[in-house]
Amino acid sequence: MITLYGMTDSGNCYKPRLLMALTGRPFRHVEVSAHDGTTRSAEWLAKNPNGQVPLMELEDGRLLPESDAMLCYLGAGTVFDRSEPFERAAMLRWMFFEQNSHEGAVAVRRALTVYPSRRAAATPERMALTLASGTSALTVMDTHLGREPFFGGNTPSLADIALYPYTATAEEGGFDLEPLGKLRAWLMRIESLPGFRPKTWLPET
Ligand SMILES: N[C@@H](CCC(=O)N[C@@H](CS)C(=O)NCC(=O)O)C(=O)O
Repeated sequence: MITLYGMTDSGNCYKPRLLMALTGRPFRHVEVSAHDGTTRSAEWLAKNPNGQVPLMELEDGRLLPESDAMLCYLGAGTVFDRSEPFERAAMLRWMFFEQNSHEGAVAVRRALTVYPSRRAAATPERMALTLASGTSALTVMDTHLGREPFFGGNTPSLADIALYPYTATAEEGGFDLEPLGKLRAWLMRIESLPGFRPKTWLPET
């Protein structure tokens, strides 16, 4: 069985957990905090030199960091994957967008807001910058949803799983989703998928 090392409150860690819930794949969860120094210990750095969670361990011991890489592995051959070259690239485009334009603003502003250990880094300049760039990313998503119901065509793809967690908690970071009606409707479409589980859900051990 796959083991997922992660922090329950992290959206990055929620992504593979959500995909495994949606596809009915059993896994083991091991809680690892990104706040108590564990991810900077020599033991952890030997597993993931980038010093972060989530980290996935396959049955044969192979290790895979990076949440969106995990989605590619776990989603291969499922209804959330795309095999036609253009459709696959169009899905990956949104996964790159998530890492490049969305997560670094929407997730970071939330972390600066909700985690006491990050408060010192929450300078007015950084909060203003993440608010502007995060609002821009959320608006790009809302505009896209005027053309397509999901981020990989007419049915949910791995890109939707990548984008859902930090969009769903954007308001905790001070983002206003009220004007973004198409985005709010998309969040509800994801939440109504069969097998959907909220971020707080963990598999029984
Ligand atoms: N690009 C990585 C980002 C992972 C990441 O930012 N993890 C955070 C928790 S959400 C972390 O481990 N932070 C601790 C640190 O960077 O020291 C992914 O998508 O998996």
